[in-house]
Amino acid sequence: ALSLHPGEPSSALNQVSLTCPDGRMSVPQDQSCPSRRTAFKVGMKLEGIDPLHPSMVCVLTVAEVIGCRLRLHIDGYSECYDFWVNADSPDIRPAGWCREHRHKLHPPKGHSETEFDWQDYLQSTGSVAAPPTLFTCRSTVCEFQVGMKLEAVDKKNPGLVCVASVADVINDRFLVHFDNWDDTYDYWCDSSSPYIHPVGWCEVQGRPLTAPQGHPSPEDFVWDDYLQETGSTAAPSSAFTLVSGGRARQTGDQSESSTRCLTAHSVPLSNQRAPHGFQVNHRLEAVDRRNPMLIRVATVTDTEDYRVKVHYDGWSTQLDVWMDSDHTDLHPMGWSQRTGHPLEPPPG
Ligand code: MLZ
Repeated sequence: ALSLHPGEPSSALNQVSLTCPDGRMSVPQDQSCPSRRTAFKVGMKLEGIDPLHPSMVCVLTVAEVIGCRLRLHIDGYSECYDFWVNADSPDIRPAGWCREHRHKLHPPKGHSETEFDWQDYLQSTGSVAAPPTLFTCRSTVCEFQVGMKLEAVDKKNPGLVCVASVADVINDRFLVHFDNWDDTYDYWCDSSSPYIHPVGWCEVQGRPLTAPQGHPSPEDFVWDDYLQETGSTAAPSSAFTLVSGGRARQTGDQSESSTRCLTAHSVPLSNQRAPHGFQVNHRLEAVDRRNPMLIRVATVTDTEDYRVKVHYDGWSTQLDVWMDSDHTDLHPMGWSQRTGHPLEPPPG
């Protein structure tokens, strides 16, 4: 059976979704169809998150524009680190954003962190900054604060739930960092992420919690002791958004002390958003994992609560990939055409 799109918009996505004008499936904002083509131009400079080091905001140059996708170059570094984003990505910001928000900016290689100045840099490189109006701005806030502790799934080792900290906050998204590990495991998420849980969640669930790297007795990790040793607080359970029936609500007792480990009754059973609306055989357009310049005709061949297995039509099933259902590289049918991006048809 060939199904083009779900009959009904996914209730899971109502909270953050837009419905495309033609009534196709409801998709999260970052997967939705932009109303106009992007005005980013090759050579424009900006600031943005390095996908390989999510803790770093770097100086970037637009290297290529296809439809509303951008290839971004990290100034001063090899082209092999170039990466693709959607033009409405929350990971990119206008030049000067870091200074304005007192955020550390990773300057181009060879430039001093303290002395980097955008005006001088634009002048000396004969380039222009991407106009701020081109960026999708979200000025929402979240309850998570830098330093707060939580339990989080290590997405690179999805079987592990580990001791983690909020390492950075930008608007409604925050950076999950695993205590005593390098930043390559870090990821940005929002309060409705199914990968994050309040302190005490593993204990309630009867699941093992992976202690920070180098912990003297990882088998006997105790949150209360650790919070005390590190002088930190647990992210309050109220910060974790529970999305159910398409309506977000807050979990837990709002008055819960954030300095205390949660007791069993106050740990939400789940902070997880309701499942996505993808079903096996749904057709979609997906960025090719191996060559992210390309968008291919694809089919959902399996689903989990928060992930879908994507098959690139006409290619070996060995190339199938599991992706988060809200991944910004998944698009509804018709997205490429609407945004002026080539779509790779199945070969043969
Ligand atoms: N086997 C891996 C696990 C790393 C887990 C990190 N979690 C944040 C290693 O030891 O490198």
